[in-house]
Amino acid sequence: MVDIILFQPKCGIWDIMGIRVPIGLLSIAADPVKKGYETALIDQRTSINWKEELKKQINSGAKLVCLTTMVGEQIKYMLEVSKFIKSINPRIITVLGGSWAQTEPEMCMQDKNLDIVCYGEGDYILSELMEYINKKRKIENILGIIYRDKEGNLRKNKERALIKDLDDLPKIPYNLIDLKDYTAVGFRAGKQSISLVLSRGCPYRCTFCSIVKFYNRSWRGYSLKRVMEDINELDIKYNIKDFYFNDDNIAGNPKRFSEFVKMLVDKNRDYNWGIAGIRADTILSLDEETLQNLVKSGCKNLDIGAESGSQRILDMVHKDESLEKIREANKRLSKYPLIVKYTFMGGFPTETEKEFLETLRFKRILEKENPHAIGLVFFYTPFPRTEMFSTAVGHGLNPPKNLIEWADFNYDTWTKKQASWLTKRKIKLIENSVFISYFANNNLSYKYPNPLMNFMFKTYYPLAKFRYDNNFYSLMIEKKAADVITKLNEKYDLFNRIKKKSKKFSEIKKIFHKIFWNIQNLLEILK
Ligand code: B12
Ligand code: SF4
Repeated sequence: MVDIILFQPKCGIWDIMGIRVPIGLLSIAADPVKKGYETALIDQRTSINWKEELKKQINSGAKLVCLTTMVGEQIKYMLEVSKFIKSINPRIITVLGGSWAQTEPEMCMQDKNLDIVCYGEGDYILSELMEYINKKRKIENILGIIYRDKEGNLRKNKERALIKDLDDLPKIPYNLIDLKDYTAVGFRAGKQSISLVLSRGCPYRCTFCSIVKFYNRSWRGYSLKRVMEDINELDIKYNIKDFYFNDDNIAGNPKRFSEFVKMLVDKNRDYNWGIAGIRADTILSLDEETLQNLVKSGCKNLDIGAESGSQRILDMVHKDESLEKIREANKRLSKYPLIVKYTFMGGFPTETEKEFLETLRFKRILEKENPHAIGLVFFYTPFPRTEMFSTAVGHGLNPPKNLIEWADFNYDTWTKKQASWLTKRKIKLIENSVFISYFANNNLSYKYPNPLMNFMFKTYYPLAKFRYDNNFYSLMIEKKAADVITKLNEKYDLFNRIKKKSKKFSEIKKIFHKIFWNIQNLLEILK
């Protein structure tokens, strides 16, 4: 009989890229698992029979079901699941956490199927809730939660202080999931990979970023001893050698970062790894030895938030970086075989069309000055509790008002659904740049570990590159096709199913590759 069920709802369109381990839920499971509470994790993204599994576990007498959600589409899945849970057993306690619960905790309680919302770090919450259920603790004494009292009124307990030393946290209980179901990056085809976090938070103050408020501009890292133990466990016990570090700012302490890279070199294992968050100015502060060590230790890619090609915009969003420094860092990195993925945003309030075109120009400059550089473009998306949210509202954003509306607020489609400062022409321009940026650079294939997505990427790449090189954005019927595929995936879970049958699929893939290789050649000739 399990005491605690952890349930990871689908993320939506992001699941197509590859399904990453549910780090948030695994993190909060560590303490109760250590204390001996029986815990099970069900992942809607990997389990086709999730309903039966959930039913079985609930009926076996579980006390607590835990859900997590980010902003957007994932809220929709979370709402469906919380309803399903209560339809099985209306008395079971449901608790929600995650970045959207951290952002709008009171709003989350609009879902009547949720009993408790955790609005901060949740690492010790589940053990405390189990003590409450076992009548050993009062609910009033559990910090960082909102709940309904007996009369149905909302009660918000005081905030929970951030965990001082991350090393106090017990080890992540990977045994709750089958790590073979997950990927993070596709550095080596068919190789298992995993996403990890080695730190939490970031000391910077970008006005569009949710992290600033979540962690009050603090940065905390696990000790390197602990980090190396975790990596060792994943290597030896699970044979995982490809890692993607999902930290907001992995080099919040640059000295620690250099030491970490040196440790990986000394370890001398066949690792491939990448970084989701490092700043350009940090790259400039690292010594040459560290950059060489990155390559020696198997680092394959770095993601850097460049945000905009307009200095006015960079200053406005408090990026605290300059275009020159980003360019300088890029030139420095160009000497090394590291794929550098720069992320940009278009559509900030007050951004002119000329400024967005400067962004596209800057992206091309970076790609020209470093053959391993890629620029990805996204829509700026306004999230509550960020400093820029009120500016967005001041410039005409009509934000969603409730949980159901936020479930429909997605980073790729919000501009079409919500009134804002963006003109139709600008939306179209950004939209095309976003779509093409995802496919026009062959260096990006590591981002598509899912075999079907990887196949589609390689197939479409020649045309996308042709469009990008020639600024040819008319008749984008392939965007419509992508929408249809996304809808089909939502309905039939295509990408996940294909991943599970990937052997047969790779045969078909080979045939298609031949066809499209010829198309690519034809396009080259036409050019
Ligand atoms: C990895 C990641 C993803 C992965 C998720 C993979 C997965 N397995 O879940 C993918 C690529 C899918 C993704 C997609 C998106 N992401 Co994202 N993502 C992250 C990132 C970088 C790391 C998350 C993580 O692993 N954190 C480490 C763990 C330990 O922390 P945690 O998950 O927050 O969990 C803690 C607490 O939240 C809490 N908790 C979590 N769940 C639960 C459940 C219960 C019951 C309890 C009690 C507590 C609890 O306890 C945990 C431990 O303290 C965060 C940044 C960040 N630092 O959180 C952004 C972040 C969460 N993403 C964000 C955004 C905006 C997006 C996107 C919209 C894309 C975008 N960037 O524009 C999409 C949304 C997808 C969707 N709608 O479903 C924003 C969230 C904004 C918001 N207010 O919700 C963040 C905060 C980035 C940012 N800097 O603004 N993301
Ligand atoms: S540097 Fe990155 S993680 Fe830090 S506040 Fe800015 S956007 Fe957020």
